[in-house]
Amino acid sequence: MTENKRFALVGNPNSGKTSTFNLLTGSNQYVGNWPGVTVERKSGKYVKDKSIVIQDLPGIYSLSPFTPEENVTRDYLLSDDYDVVINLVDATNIERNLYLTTQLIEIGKPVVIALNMTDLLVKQNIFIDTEKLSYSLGVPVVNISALKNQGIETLVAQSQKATAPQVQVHYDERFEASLTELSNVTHVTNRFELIKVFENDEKIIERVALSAKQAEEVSEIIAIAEDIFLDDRQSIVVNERYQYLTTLADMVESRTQGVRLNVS
Ligand code: GDP
Ligand code: K
Ligand code: MG
Repeated sequence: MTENKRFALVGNPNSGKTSTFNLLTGSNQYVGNWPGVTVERKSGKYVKDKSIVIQDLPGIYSLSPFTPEENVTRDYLLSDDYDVVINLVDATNIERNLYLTTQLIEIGKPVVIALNMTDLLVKQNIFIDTEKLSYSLGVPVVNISALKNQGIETLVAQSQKATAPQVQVHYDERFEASLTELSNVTHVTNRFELIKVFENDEKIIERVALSAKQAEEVSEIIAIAEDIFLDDRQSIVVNERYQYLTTLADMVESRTQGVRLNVS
């Protein structure tokens, strides 16, 4: 196959995107600006295979756009300009980092998790069951250390054969019921868009072009959800994600005390 593959590097600030980007591209880097904003844009070609193009994206915590950086990354992720998301996750802080991951998976394009900073895990007495993590999220997880240049080739190999996520994050039944109803009245099937409609995200609502009647039905469904949850639409979604991530982290991560007892 000579087909080009385009990988997008996405993650929280300081998760190691630039370090990974530099390892992947070496000196094959092109620096510019994103259209309309003074946010630096860096892309490059993989040192070992020039048919692989890599895009470094501004670091973000969420796909709810507040800053120019978040807007750039989000617009890019909703475009067709890439094939696979490489999601840099700081292994020493998975609960926080995976908040973004849940949203990336909902977009529906192939996602590979690059579990970075794994060189720090032993020192910090953190154990992560990457197989369980991969199985739970339905996406490949590759242990890497950008600092020590470990796991990068495996990451590329996994990314080249990545397919769309195999499972969707399943939230509280009451929330899922609202999403199903929303989908029924709007015909929106993409999970990311559906949740954004629930949150009242202006850009996505414009993108899915609801009729006046659909918009009215959407408002009714969400009013009912807000009554049931005793919370506003945005907070409902944030809480659903955090609840899911607390359970997931409990399941895949164990942290032991720095002090070890002598067993004899
Ligand atoms: P970005 O903000 O996502 O682009 O992250 P950077 O690549 O700039 O990395 C942020 C900081 O983490 C820098 O000080 C890196 O040297 C450090 N860093 C990146 N990857 C690793 C890693 O695998 N292990 C360790 N220990 N530090 C890392
Ligand atoms: K940084
Ligand atoms: Mg960076």
